[in-house]
Parts: sequence; structure tokens; C-alpha cells
Amino acid sequence: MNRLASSLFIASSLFLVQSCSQPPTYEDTSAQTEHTNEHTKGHGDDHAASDNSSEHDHGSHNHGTTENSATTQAKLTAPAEIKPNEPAALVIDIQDLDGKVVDDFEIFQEKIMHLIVVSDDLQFYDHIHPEYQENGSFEVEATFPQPGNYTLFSDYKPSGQNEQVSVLQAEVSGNSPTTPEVELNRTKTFDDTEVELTLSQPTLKAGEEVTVIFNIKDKASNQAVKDLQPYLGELGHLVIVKNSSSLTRADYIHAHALKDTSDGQVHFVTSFPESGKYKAWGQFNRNGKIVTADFWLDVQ
Ligand SMILES: [Cu+2]
Repeated sequence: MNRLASSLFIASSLFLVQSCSQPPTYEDTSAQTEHTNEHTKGHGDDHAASDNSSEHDHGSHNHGTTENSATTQAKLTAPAEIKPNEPAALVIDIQDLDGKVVDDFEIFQEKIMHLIVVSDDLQFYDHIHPEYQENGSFEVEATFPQPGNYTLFSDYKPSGQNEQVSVLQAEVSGNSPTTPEVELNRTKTFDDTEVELTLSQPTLKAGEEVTVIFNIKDKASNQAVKDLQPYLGELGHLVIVKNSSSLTRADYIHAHALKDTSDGQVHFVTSFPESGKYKAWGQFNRNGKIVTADFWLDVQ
């Protein structure tokens, strides 16, 4: 009970700090209100079930759709004040919809939890991996580069259940910078890597399946890269977030790379639930160095 008391204390102090601007932001906004009494808990093989579970999911794999309703919720405990560029210790507690601790998870894509951190203007992206402690509690240090609001998509798989995406929010103190314009460039350079994005359709339409192709070249040689290695068990990962005033689970899409494509090409199949502007971040592993290639997409 000690731990509960301290986290309640921190949560309530966070509420005080943030209550002037908006509703308490430490609550997971993705959990649905319907309560499930049947909380099936898988039984322990100590997360040994790593890659098998994701093996069937390759290809199109949208979490952004409403295919499964939430069976869990996440609570974020953050420092009362988060400052730009100072590592902040975050604690994420996973509970069922009745508030009971969920403490049995499966590893998927090589990790027990994937945490995608974006600034609400979608300029900043980070993909980090909280460490499991005990009693449903995960810890990670995150650094937020600029003042403003951030959304954290916490992706995990309670044993025997569907993968869950819980949405958390954090606020970084200071004056938010003005939002840069949305650019729709299709070729961009990321350090020594040049990436061209091509799409199977000339116009992206809501609800239509599309293949998103990253053509990855070495900048110096201008040749397709031949040094791509698996990243978290796959040729690449693609996260897409819809530009919205307040981000929810429905704004989050995570697609996995198709297999067996030619050198320097990584294909993803996905679809967009609604029209609007989206930001896409493809992540690839060039011989141990992770390249994050981001592009804006305009969906009609
Ligand atoms: Cu991850």
C-alpha cells in the first residue's frame, strides 16, 4: 500500500500543476468505459513466447482501427515539472479496467513494452522501451526537447490478450515554439542516408489500402543500401500518427514491413481511417545505426 499511496500523491500533485490548462493529463485516454469482468490472465511462461505471437501479424497491422477494445489502462507518473532537454523519470502502471494490477506480459517484437513519444505538433518522435519492474509497473527515462504537450503511445501485450495501446499525455513546461509548416517532400536526407517515399496510389484516400515504400539509398554512393539489418525483429517499423488537436488511440497506426523486398526497399501496407494530415516515421537499422525517416502525408 506504500507504493499506492506515493503514486496517488504524485498523481495528485501532477493534477494541481496541470489543472489550470486542461483535464488531468496522466490518465490513459484510450481505455473505454465499458468494464469487462472476465479478465483472462494468461499463465506464466515468463515472457518466453517472444516472436511467435507476432509472426502471424506481418504485413498490414493497424492498431489505429477499432478492431479491439481496450482491456487495460495505463497510468503515468511523471515529475511534477518536466523541463525541456532534461531526462524525466516516467513510471507507467498497467491495470485492468477495474483498476487491478496487470502483471503478466508477453514480449512482442523483442520488447515487453514499446513506447512511442510524439510532440503534439508531430515534429518530435521517439521510440523507447520501458523496463518492467514488478506489479504492473514499467520505468523509463524520457527526454522531451521542447516545451509543449506530448502524447505517449504505450504498446504492450498482456499475456493471452490482444496487443494494447494506451495513450498517455505529458506536458513540458515553457512556451511552446510555433508550429512549423507541414511539408510534403518525398525525398529527404537523414545523416548519410537518403530516403525517397513512394506510394502505390497517386492520391491517398481514407479507408483505402495503400503500400508505402521507403527507398533507402546511401547518400555518398547514391546506391540502394545493402546493409539493412532486422530492427526489433523486422525489416522496419512504420508508425503513423494523424495530426489532431488531441491525440487518441484512433490516431495511431503501427505497420510492420513486408518481407522479401529488393535491396534498400522497405514496403508497408496500411490504410488511413480518416482524411487529414498524417506524419509517418519509418525506422530502419543500417548495420546497427537506426535511421528514422519522417514524412508528412495528406489523406483525402
Ligand atoms: Cu519498440
